[in-house]
Amino acid sequence: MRIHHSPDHALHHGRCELIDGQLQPCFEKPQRVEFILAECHRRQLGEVVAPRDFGRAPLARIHSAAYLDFLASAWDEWAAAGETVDLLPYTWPARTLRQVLPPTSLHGRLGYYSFDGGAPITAGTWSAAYSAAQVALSAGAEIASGARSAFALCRPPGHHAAADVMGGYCYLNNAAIAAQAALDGGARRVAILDVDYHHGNGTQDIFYARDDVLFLSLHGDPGFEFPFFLGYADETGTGAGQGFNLNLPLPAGSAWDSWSAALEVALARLQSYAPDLLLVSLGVDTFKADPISQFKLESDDYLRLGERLARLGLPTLFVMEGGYAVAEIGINTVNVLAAFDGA
Ligand code: SP5
Ligand code: ZN
Repeated sequence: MRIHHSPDHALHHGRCELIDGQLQPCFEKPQRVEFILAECHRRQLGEVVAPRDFGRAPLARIHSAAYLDFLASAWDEWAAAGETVDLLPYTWPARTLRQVLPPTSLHGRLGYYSFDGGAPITAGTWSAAYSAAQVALSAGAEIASGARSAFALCRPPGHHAAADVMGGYCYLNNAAIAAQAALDGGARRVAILDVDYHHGNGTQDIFYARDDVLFLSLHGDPGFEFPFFLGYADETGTGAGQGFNLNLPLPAGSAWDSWSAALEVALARLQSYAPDLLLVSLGVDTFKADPISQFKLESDDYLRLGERLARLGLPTLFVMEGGYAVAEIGINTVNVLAAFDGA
C-alpha cells in the first residue's frame, strides 16, 4: 500500500514530559517516523507520497475555529515575549474551578485548551500537526478514489485530541478529520477501530452523539492507565450515538490471547455495522517492550492483526497513532500493513 508522509512532522520535537516525577525527554519524537519509513523501504511496502494540501476547512469540520487559531498562533505569541523553551500548560479548569471562556493570558488559554501537560507547543508544532492532518486527508482521498488501503504516517498522533482540547502528545485528531472528510465525500458510515494501547478519548468524544461513525477501542483499562478519565466499558454513546461506541478496556499484562479475543468482540460489532470505510487508529504501543505501556504483544502478533483486518474485506485507512519502542516500531507497524497487503 502507499505511504502518505510529510517530512514536516520533524518540525515538532518537544523537549520534555513529566514521567514518574521527573522531566524526561519526550517519548513522542521524530525518530519514530524515521524508523517506520526505513522499514517501509526495507520491506518495499509501497510508494511514499507527499500529501496534498486540503487547507484548513476539513480541520474545522472537527475542531473549533478558536482552538485552531490558538494552536496556529500560540508559539508566535510566546516567542514575541522573548521565550525560547517549549510552551507547556500548568493549570487546568478542574472540577472546583469555573469553565470560563478562554482567559486572555497565554497560559490561561493553554490550560483551557488542554487536558494534560503532555502536549508541548514548540516553534514547529502547528506546521507538523497541520501536515499530519493533511497526510490523513491525502490517504483518505486515495481510498475515496478506489484504493483498497492506504497508510497515513501521521505525526504528531491525534486520537487523544478532542474538538478543542489537546493532550497525550496529540493536537489535531487526524483520524477524526479523515473520517469526517470521507463522510463529506459521500461515505454513509465509517468505523474507527482504535488499537493504540491508550484509549482514544478525543475520537470517542468527537463522535459520541453520532451514529454515522462507530468508534471501537481496545486499550489499557483507564482505571489504571492514562487517560484515566474516559474509556470505560459503560460508555456506549449518547442520543443518536447510543450504541455506536464500544470500549474494551483490558488489564495490564494483556497478551495476544486476551487482546485478540477482545478484538473479535470489536470486529463482530464492526461487521454488523457494515461501514463503507474502516479507519484503523494504529498505535503499536501494545508491544511488550513499549517503555510507557503494559501490554505484551509480540512482533509476530502484528502480522496476525494485519491478516485479520484484511479478512474484513473493507476499504481500510491506517492512521498512525502511538508506539514508543523506537527500535521495533518500524517492524511492528509494517508487520500490520504488509500482512494486510499480503492477505
Ligand atoms: C498517542 C499516545 O500514545 N499518547 C500517549 C500519551 C501517554 N502520556 C502519559 C504517559 C505516562 C507514562 N507513565 C509511564 C510510567 C513508566 N514508568
Ligand atoms: Zn498510545
